[in-house]
Amino acid sequence: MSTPNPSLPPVPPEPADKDIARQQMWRMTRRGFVRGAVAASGGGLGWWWLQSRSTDNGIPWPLRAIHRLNERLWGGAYSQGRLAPEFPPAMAAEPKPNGVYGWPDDTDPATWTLTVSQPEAVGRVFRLAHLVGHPRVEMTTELKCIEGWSQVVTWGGVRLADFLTAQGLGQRPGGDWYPYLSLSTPDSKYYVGIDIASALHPQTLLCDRMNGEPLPGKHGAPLRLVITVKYGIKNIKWLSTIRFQDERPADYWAERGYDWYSGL
Ligand SMILES: Nc1nc2c(c(=O)[nH]1)N[C@H]1C(S)=C(S)[C@@H](COP(=O)(O)O)O[C@H]1N2
Ligand SMILES: [Mo]
Repeated sequence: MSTPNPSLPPVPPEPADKDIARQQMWRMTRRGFVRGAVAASGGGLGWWWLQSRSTDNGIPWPLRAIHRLNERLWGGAYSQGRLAPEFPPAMAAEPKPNGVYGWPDDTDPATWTLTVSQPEAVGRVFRLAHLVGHPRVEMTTELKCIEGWSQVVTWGGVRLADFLTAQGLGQRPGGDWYPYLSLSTPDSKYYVGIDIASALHPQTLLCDRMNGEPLPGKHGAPLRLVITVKYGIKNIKWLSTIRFQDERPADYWAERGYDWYSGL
């Protein structure tokens, strides 16, 4: 399981319990349903009808179908063009440390590595020092947890797009980008899948600073992803591998019933 630092108070994990996960999924799916604008057919009778449908993964199939439609509508192109709102830095505070899956014992910045791989190429190993020299970005944005809380945070780091472009990573020889990235912690206990449009978004950072200080351990030091077009679950802490691929990657919370895109 996770490896919490014993000197810190225990952090309640996201619902590992299947029932809670299912309840949350229900809530999310219902919201997706409304977004899908098919709610007009609702009312009590409509809801009864939905509840009585056969289920796919615990979700009645009509909702599942709308969920899929939402994923198609909002999953890709939508994420690239729009900037998340920025806030005055004075509003920033420490977010609730949430989720310790994949917290490694050794997070020494001097020895930390980020390995980036893609098909038909040898993986490349970077040290944090390789982030130096890329333009630094500081932004004050809202971290939104899918559990319902959010917090304005000032993040500092390097744009993932800048890093990848400068290093010549993520593109095929012809120049087009691989459609997906799989990101994980050193032990692969936490892993997320990201679509390329979201990865290249200007507010998607390889982040090493929080609220003007080095990123604290419980928040993912020495390196995490900050991705404003996604819910907190995609903002992977203790980031150590990035793999480009053609297939949609496995995703820790998607496997537990959340929307794979979890877009905002
Ligand atoms: N490696 C890892 N990254 C993770 C998690 C986790 O459990 N393990 N939890 C996620 C969730 S659900 C949220 S809301 C954010 C919370 O970030 P914070 O702990 O810095 O507030 O981290 C995300 N990144
Ligand atoms: Mo979260």
